[in-house]
Amino acid sequence: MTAPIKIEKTPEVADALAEGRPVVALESTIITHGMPWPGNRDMALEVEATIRAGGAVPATIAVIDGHLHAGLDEGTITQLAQAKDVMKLSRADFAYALAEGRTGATTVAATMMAARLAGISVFATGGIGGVHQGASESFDISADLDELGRTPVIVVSAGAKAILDIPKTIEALETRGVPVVAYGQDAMPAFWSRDSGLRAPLRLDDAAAIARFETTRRALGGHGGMLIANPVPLEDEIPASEMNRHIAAALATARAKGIEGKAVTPFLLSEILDLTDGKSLKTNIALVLNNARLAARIATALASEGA
Ligand code: PSU
Ligand code: MN
Repeated sequence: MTAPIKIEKTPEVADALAEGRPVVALESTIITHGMPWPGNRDMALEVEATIRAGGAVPATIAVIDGHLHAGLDEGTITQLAQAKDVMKLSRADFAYALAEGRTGATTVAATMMAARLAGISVFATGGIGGVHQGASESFDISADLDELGRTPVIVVSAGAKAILDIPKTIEALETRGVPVVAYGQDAMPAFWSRDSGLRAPLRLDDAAAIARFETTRRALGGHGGMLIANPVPLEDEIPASEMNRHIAAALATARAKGIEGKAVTPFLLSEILDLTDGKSLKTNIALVLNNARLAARIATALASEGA
């Protein structure tokens, strides 16, 4: 007999789940590995406030000293945002951190696993991991993609980061049966930019339609996750033409320094932050807040269908 994993919920998360009110899960790798202190703490708290303002309850997911948390208080978020040696947890090492009493931040993959365990069906983040450029040599394909294929959680993102190979990422999602839905436009967004130059496979224009699509997918059976690609607001975007230069430079530096594995995404994000004089961080925060607003609306629409 194995005991189920105990989830430490904040009272507001526990109450909302018990009463069937809307809850939105949030990842913590974006805090520990995606942005520098203290902007990362401010972002995490502002995202939570945005979800509350949208009528839902935020549940930031992390492993603290081997305990799985759904919902963190302000003190814990502040500690996590400054902590060194926090593991970056994906499917492969999530259980390791729990078993070994470690502290770890959850990526998209691990946050989806935790959300499903907690009974949360909507999750807001910045961008998912995907097929890296040069993956035919490095084999670097994020576990986020397999998780989307198997775990029934709606992930609200600003698309895939343009540091990835976006066409191959879309192909890999299609193979895994993951619907990729652009919100309010035909184009697939590219994180810092509204238009990747590719057409998204699907498009929906409001939260109610997304909720309807989700309940239909459930009724059909065998559904995994769904990816919502929500374009960054116009006033915050950095056009793809400008970003592509910085991305090429960051990728070249990563190659020259031999950066590999889990370190690749955090390294590229921090290089791009320097190359854009901090502009990329402002855009990153704006798009996460924008995703939080949409996720709260989707969670509300699903809750009103009793789903
Ligand atoms: N998007 C961001 N910042 C991040 C990440 C995504 O804007 O820090 C994180 C997410 O947690 C995502 C992870 O799951 O990067 C992907 O890492 P990898 O490519 O190593 O799978
Ligand atoms: Mn990887």
